[in-house]
Amino acid sequence: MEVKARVVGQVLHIIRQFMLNRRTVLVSVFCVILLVLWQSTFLLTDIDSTHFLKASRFDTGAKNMKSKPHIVFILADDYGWNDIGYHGSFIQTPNLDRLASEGVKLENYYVQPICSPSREQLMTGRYQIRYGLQHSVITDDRPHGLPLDEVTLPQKLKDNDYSTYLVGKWHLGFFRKEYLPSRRGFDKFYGFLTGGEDYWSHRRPNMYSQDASEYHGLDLRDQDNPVLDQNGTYSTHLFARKATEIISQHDQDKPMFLYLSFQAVHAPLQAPDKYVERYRNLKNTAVQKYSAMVTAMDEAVGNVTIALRDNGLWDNTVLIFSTDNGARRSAGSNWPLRGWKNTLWEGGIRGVCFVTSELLEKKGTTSEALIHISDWFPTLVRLARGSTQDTKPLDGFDVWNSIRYNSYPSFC
Ligand SMILES: [Ca+2]
Repeated sequence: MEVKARVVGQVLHIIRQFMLNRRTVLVSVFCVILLVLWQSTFLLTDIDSTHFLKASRFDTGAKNMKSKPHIVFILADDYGWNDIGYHGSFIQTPNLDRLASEGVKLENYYVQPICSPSREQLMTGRYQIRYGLQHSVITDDRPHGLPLDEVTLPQKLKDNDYSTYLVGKWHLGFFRKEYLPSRRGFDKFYGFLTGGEDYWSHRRPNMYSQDASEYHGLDLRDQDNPVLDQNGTYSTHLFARKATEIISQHDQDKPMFLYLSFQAVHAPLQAPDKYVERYRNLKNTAVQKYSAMVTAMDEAVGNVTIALRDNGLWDNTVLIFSTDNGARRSAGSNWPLRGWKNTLWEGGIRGVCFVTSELLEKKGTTSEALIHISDWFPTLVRLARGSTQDTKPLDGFDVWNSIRYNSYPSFC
């Protein structure tokens, strides 16, 4: 009897252990199912992914739009934090102020401290350190450019039926034809390839000469061909005029991506007299001219938005205005931020930026969300209802919901 009781006891013990283990297994399976369901639900919500999840996993929001939005990206060059009216500047920028007041001002927005790296990140959504462009811009004498195996923003937008236009500065390489904008995704290109030049003659200064009046040669192109008949046309006016022509001639059955990359307000300090006249009260002639350049650019932006309205595109346009880096020391102001262009202080890398669009849910607001220039690639590809699955790993994030709803992720 004693043996029998011991055997029965052991059997009961085994059964109890089995039940306990099975309960553990069942509980674990149940938890895993709950986790999967929660994760799926989370990924499909409209909660913003700004700093935590890759943009390509999100596709909500944009599907609610009637058609793919036109995207107009206006990039100013070396434009300082304190050189816009709504940051307290004395410089007259009524058009930029009005557009910003109708949209969302991005007040915690960052760029790179110099030209080419910011532009590369805009074009690829990837940090410039990944392709050897960390420390400098692309200079005229180097056989260098944005690597050809990088997928560009206009290429992705073209894949999604967009007509793609670049007007203005490229600065991402030109030593072989394969590096020209017309080979990197732009249907049309009208502008210049290097970092800066004379605003009227469109000739590039000789960087090795002590004589500021010595030039390499003409740097103004229509597609791949030199433009010979615009000597004397101020580039801000020329590029605004080209942009409005493109807008008026655009096939409205297709979505448009217009990258208007102003030469303004990069050196040299040059502006037509009628703008300089407005700042005659200033003693510093460099600040006089710089201010005039800013006001000319402001007027040009106003004219481009008028063209968008006149041609019936405005209501379905997302307009982004951004600088590529902070003001240089010579004339602009980044106050109260420390530092200048070429520095990693806030004055070099915290940029003026706003988004204006009828598609925004919270217009007339200011956003403190942390946003970087590399974020535009996944954000705009998503707006175009494209996918970033076939790109190299991105550093940028889709920030459309942060901007559209002016909201932070609810879980941070
Ligand atoms: Ca720049």
